Amino acid sequence: MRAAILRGPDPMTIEQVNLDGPRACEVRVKVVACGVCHSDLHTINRAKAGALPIPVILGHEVGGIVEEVGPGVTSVKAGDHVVVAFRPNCGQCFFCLRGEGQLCERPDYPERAAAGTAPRLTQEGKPIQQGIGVAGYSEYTVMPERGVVKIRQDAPLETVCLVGCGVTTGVGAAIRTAKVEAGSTVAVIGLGGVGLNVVQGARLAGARKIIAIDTVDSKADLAAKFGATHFINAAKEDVVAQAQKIGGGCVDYAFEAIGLGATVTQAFNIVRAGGTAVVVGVVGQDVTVPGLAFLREKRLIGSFFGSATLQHDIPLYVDMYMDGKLNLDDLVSKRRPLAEVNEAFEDMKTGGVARSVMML
Ligand code: CXF
Ligand code: ZN
Repeated sequence: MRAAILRGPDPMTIEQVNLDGPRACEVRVKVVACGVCHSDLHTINRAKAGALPIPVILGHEVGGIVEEVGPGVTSVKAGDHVVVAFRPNCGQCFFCLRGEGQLCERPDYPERAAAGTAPRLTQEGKPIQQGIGVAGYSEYTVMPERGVVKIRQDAPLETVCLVGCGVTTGVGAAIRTAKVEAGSTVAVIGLGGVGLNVVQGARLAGARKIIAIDTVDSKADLAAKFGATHFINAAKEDVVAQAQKIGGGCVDYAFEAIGLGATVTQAFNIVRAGGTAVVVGVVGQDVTVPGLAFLREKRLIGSFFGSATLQHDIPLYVDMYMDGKLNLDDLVSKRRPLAEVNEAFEDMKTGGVARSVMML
């Protein structure tokens, strides 16, 4: 099969790759579409720095069709339309049993381990890594059953693939992790694929004011399509002062959707006493916040994968798109063939697109 391979500093190359499986409790998925998420860019940077094994196939926001199931698989069958979840959960551990599957401590659960550790992806017998657990820039991928979620057949896979990461992460951060209440005032820092979904999650929850914050002016109109009521250009304005002014000193929630320590500090400083700052971005550094603010009962919390119960929330978000309640159409700026995967990453770096989707 064809796949885009990253071998280090050079651009990805389209090459032939062997895929083994599905083995026990695994599913082989024909990838129809795969969104281009910022986390893949982080992965590229880490691979270039020698911090990750290469060669690797990236892409983790997959909509596809089940091609074949391994022994023991019961939840999907050949021909089913699915969204892939980059982090499966075991359904049996302490966290899964209490409805916090996003914190599952055994993503490599026993049934999956039984399938063996031999690499699924190879080239002339040499292993190729499955980036962020999926390898979606590829004609097919093999995933554990619990990382493959059946959705309705009439949903366009070239759009609902985004539910595999950005939509679930962003909408879920607002409605599941933070449980934003109707009438709230919400600020969202960073209007990439995740941040725009936090904005529409806040809208769904009935927030009264939604303050969208980014350094690119063109994001103002885009954010408005997802429910933002105000926009702050962080390159030109004092973010904390402006957000507090718009919120009348009462911003209930501030979401950080970039992944920088400095913007986590901003989010924390924006919220009112008793308010909640939610870190959605992947922050690879220490964070500084004023300690005395805790006496004012300010809260700083994390959010992972939208606190999603995957088998429930992924089909739900797809249904909500089909019902017209979630806007996914304006998330997709461009669809490209796999051969243009490097161009799609260039678009993401310049910030000019919300999401590109690779069509396999
Ligand atoms: C990320 C979060 C950190 C681990 C890899 C995936 N989420 C979405 O891109
Ligand atoms: Zn992602």
